[in-house]
Amino acid sequence: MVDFLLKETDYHIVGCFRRLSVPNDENIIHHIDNPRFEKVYFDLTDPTSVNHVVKKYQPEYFINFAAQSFVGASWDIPVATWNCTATGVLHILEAIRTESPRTKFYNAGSSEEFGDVEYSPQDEKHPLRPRSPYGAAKAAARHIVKVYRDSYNLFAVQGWLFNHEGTRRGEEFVTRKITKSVALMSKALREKRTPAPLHLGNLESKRDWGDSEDFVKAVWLMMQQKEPCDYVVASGETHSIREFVELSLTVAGIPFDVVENTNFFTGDQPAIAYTLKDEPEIPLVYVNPKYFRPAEIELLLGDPTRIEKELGWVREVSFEKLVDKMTQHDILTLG
Ligand code: GDR
Repeated sequence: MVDFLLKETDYHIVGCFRRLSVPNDENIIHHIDNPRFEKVYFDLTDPTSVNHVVKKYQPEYFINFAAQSFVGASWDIPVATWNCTATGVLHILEAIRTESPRTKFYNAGSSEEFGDVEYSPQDEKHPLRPRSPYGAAKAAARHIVKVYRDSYNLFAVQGWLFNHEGTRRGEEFVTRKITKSVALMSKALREKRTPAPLHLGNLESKRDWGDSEDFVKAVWLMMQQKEPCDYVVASGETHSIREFVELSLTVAGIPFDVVENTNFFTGDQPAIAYTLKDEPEIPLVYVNPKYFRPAEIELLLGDPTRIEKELGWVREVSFEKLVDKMTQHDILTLG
């Protein structure tokens, strides 16, 4: 988002960061010396800090991408997830209401709010049926944003963003976990070593994956509307984790065989899902129950028709291009 705003606008940008003992600046390090980019400490769970930032800067826009955003961890740390992802949003709304009511607010909504889906593709009318503490917190945030919008006449919007990926994606999320591991396998094979296998959870779940660079444009378009309105932002295609794995291996030029009996696997021990082609003793991918979730969303597929028609949003990067870009990047950076 910062890359986009620095390039496409002339705004001064204030980046709000939690204080960490080990810096986590990797994704914005290239902007640290830019005079249009300022870094301030802030914590969504500390309403005083939120209030202070809003009061001091009176921002034209407030874009909130902060959350405990890893669905898998939200069962382990449900209260922390809730405090940041739901209550934190209320802290922002209160700060805007009291200190800077003309600030336009964007909150990151999620396809995880749709959860146990009733129909496909999911559009703006689909009910909220979350399946994880994370999804429930995002759904709560959506309700409170709407309540503040209606009660106090604030410009407050949130998209339902389906999965969006890229070369800066955190390594615990499945796409980056796959592309990084595939890159390391490719390096090992080039160096005539046995590759370390990748352990994944549910290979059959399906996600609607888009490119983050396309999605920030959608966020910006939503902020430019005359009247605040929430939109689904999605690619309109759904693919399984298996398809992602197979395409990434193909991009890396790693030939593979599929071990058929892991389809819809329910065992309690890791099982081999893919091996190197014609080398059954060299496993490439395991399905490992350790990575199964207490409640899974088997399928997500978004319908972006409304944002395309009403705001003219155009998606430039296809699923194939995305897997290619992420895999090639990791192959390059991992040598
Ligand atoms: P998700 O993303 O939960 O959809 O949320 P994630 O990449 O974590 O999982 C996608 C699917 O892959 C399956 N899976 C695995 N997932 C992980 N992380 N690790 C594995 O080893 C693995 N094996 C299989 C999962 O079970 C799931 O079905 C993302 C986040 O960015 C949210 O913050 C955001 O709101 C939504 O996308 C839209």
